[in-house]
Amino acid sequence: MTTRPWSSTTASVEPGTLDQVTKARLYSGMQPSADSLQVGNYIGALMQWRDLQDSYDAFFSVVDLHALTQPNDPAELREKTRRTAAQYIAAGIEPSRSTLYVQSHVAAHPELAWILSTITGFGEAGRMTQFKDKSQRYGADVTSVGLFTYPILMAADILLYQTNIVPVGDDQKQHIELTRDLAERFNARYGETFTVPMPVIQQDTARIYDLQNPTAKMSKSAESDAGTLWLLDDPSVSAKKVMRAVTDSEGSVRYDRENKPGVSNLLVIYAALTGRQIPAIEDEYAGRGYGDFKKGLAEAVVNEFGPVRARALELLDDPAELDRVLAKNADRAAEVANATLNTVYDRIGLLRRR
Ligand code: ATP
Ligand code: LTN
Repeated sequence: MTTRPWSSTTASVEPGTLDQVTKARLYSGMQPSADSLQVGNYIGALMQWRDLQDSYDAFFSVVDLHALTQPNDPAELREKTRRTAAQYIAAGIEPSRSTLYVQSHVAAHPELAWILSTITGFGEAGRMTQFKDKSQRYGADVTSVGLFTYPILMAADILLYQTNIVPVGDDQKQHIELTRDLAERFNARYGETFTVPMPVIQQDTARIYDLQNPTAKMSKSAESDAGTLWLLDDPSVSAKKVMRAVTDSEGSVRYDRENKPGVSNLLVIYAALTGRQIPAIEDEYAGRGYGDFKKGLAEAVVNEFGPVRARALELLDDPAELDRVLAKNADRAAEVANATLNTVYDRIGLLRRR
């Protein structure tokens, strides 16, 4: 049976169900690994972040230290970091309501990562599928120790903020499991220190696929960009990519992930961008060809991303102001993170400098 993926979330936590007077904490982040984010990042992450930011005390980081696990040109990395932050804001993350900052601006992240690495098993880290995939693809000599310890830095990101929920795409589920295990292990050894976080994975949009290769995840670092829709592309370029998306020879607009991966992926994107249900879109295009359907989707893509792109470019026109916003938010993040790190240092027995 094909599962109807728009029906449920694996975990959802209403703020009211958590026994807290203040808002529950939410944490998420993305790597600045390209000049533009892609539609999978937008649908699988940013849209959820935007919807959740009012109900939670939300922290969103641009994880530049994680991006160092891939080769980078230094000037380009700086630029990509700003561009990623600008796209968060353009997509509706408000730096006055959420704490939006750059990971390397808060030194507590690599500091806690070191501590956590000392309670992580070598085998345990070696079982992370993302590491296994990447190291197999690139070979042991090119694979860095940083890529191996990547999930431990991610655990530090989350645990520093006493996070309750972590909204991510399903590819990150295993990393959140490791984070939970490390939090529980530390708490058991040294006393209650960390909140144990829950992943929140939106099932219907957990995975957006490449338009040219609809069984592979759309990603910022795909080999060819023909199947990737970029947030900052000129809308006419995105429209063309939609028109050229791979479909099938059946000619009917129908969700069937196994037999019609291309059309199913386009339906998921269409539904997410318009807030409509897939069956309603299927009905609208019943008896019409893929051309009409793709035109409708191209229009939805242009309508959604046109304003986001314009806003991001406007923000990037004033990098000094953007840097000021990021600095202010980093101060707030550091306050929370340093409080956790101090407790950790005390619990674990480090002699504190007086
Ligand atoms: P890279 O190719 O550099 O790994 P990526 O595009 O796969 O980048 P990440 O920076 O690893 O994206 O992920 C940022 C967020 O976007 C994560 O929450 C991730 O799960 C989500 N995400 C990334 N790609 C997709 C996708 N194709 N569908 C749904 N969610 C996605
Ligand atoms: N590994 C994640 C990015 C990431 C993250 C985090 C996500 C780093 N730290 C903390 C959520 C919470 C990725 O590649 N998508």
